[in-house]
Amino acid sequence: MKRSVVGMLALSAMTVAMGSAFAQAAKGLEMTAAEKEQAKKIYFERCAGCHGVLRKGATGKNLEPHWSKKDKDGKVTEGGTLKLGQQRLEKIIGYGTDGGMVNFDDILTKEEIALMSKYIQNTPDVPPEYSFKDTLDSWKVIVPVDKRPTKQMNNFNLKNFFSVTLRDTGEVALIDGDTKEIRSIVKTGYAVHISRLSASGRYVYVIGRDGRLSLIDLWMEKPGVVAEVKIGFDARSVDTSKFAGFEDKYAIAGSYWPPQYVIMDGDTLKPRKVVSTRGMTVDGEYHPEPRVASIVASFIKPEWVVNIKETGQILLVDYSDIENLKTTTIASAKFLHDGGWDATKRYFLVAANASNKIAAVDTKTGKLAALVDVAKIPHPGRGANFTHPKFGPVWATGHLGADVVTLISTPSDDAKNAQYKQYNWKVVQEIKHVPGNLFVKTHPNSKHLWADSAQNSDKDLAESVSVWDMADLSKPKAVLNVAKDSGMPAAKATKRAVHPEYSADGKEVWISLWGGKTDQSAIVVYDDATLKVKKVITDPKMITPTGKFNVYNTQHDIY
Ligand code: DHE
Repeated sequence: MKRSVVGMLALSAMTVAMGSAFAQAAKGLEMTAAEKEQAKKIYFERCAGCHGVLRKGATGKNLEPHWSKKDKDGKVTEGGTLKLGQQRLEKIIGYGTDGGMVNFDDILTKEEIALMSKYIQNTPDVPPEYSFKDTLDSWKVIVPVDKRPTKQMNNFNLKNFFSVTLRDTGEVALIDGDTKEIRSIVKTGYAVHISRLSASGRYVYVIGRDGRLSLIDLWMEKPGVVAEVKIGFDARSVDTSKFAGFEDKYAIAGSYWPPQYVIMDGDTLKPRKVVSTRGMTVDGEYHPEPRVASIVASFIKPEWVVNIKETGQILLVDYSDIENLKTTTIASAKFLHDGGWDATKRYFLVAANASNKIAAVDTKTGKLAALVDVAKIPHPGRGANFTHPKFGPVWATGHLGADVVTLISTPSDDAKNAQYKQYNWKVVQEIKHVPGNLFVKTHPNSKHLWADSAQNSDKDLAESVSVWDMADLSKPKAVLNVAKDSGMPAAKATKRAVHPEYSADGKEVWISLWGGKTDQSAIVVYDDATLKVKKVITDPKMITPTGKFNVYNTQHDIY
């Protein structure tokens, strides 16, 4: 059965709308069916990620009409959207807030902002569920396994390929890292979020925000999609089985709505199991929408680390027997989001972003290793690992809401690092940056740490990246204005410099220059040693590039 989320949202909306229309008419909040449909689409595409489908809030604030927050004496300190009212909501949506809400005045028209302000004062719709049968019915094998090549049929250096999200066209570009040529543009789900590699490096798994998971075979003469499945209505994460003996056997994808994850066969995406993540938060309250955030495959056990955003529960899902699935549930902190491995790949560090904490899970013991207090809204991407001259091995995260990059000391069994044990799981340094950082990155062959500031409200900063010398972090950072360095004509809309990604050898850093849908975007390739531009990859088809995933680095979790 095929369903579009907007269509299904419309159905459930009608029931709610019928009940609430009368009460809301007096307040001038009634909406026509067409207005509601348009608002729902915008909400799904632009708002649901941070505020949740049920609008209960996560990274973003609660947006229910009648919600209120009380202090310990029971006094109401914050009200819901009805209390904020039309004018205030229009200002917040248009100009953003110091609390981290971005401004939408360059994305939405004045009319759309007014429409959304009205929409969120109406009662949220409850979207439909999505069953195992729905998942199975959506599954398509485009090239069966026995019709696929048995060896690599092209002569590309696949290790240095990049899978690049073309956000607004619902595609990924497969770019040859050696020649910088686009080898294939593949139709995928809407606003693809991430690409991940199979253990073998042959398959790329690409998840769209609309829940469409595409499997790309890099061995084909022209790499293309060989299987597809829709795992939910709204999704962000995917990974594969990487433990010895299970390579390429399974894939797992996490859904925001409905809140559940799906286990599939790795080479066909045939759904095998759907598991709901609804349940209790770490504070002991039931949550109806605990979305699946980052997922990563352990190297030391046949397990996935599955991070549940709203509940703050970290699940270790044992895939050695998926018929009799065993899961370890580790309580950490609410609002789990993105994260990455430490240098030893034993500890997974994940941001509990709206709790201002980093949770570290020990995948060897299956226990929480630490819960580290950090500055406002940590946002590591996968983070960055390097050896600090004074504190030894550290893992770095940037912040959306603070002007620092935080360095956390991580444990090591290497005898030469015994002297640093006293620092483990402590914030050993905060390097001065600017707010609005999304991603940090380094590479074992590099001496540099890169950080973007793509969500900074200042255009110059949003278009720039910062680079530190890891051997001496007291040296002033280099600030590279990627938009200017690209040599492309200046545009009125911000071209956000986002997501540094290294080439396989660690010698180049690729930065997306993410412009508007009708502006020419680009990928700017820097020489990591000299910080000079090596190449600007533009093409009329290069529309809104965001995440870039180097095959080798992603396959081996190198960052
Ligand atoms: Fe992301 C990673 C969720 C907005 C680009 N993003 C992730 C992960 C999650 C997530 C859960 C971790 C996946 C994993 O490792 O398995 N992102 C969300 C949201 O909920 C949010 C805040 C709002 C939304 O509506 O989606 C959001 N993300 C964005 C963007 O606006 C970005 C900048 C551009 C885009 O393409 O939409 C963006 N997110 C990325 C990228 C990664 C990512 C590039 C992977 C980083 C990596 O190096 O692994």
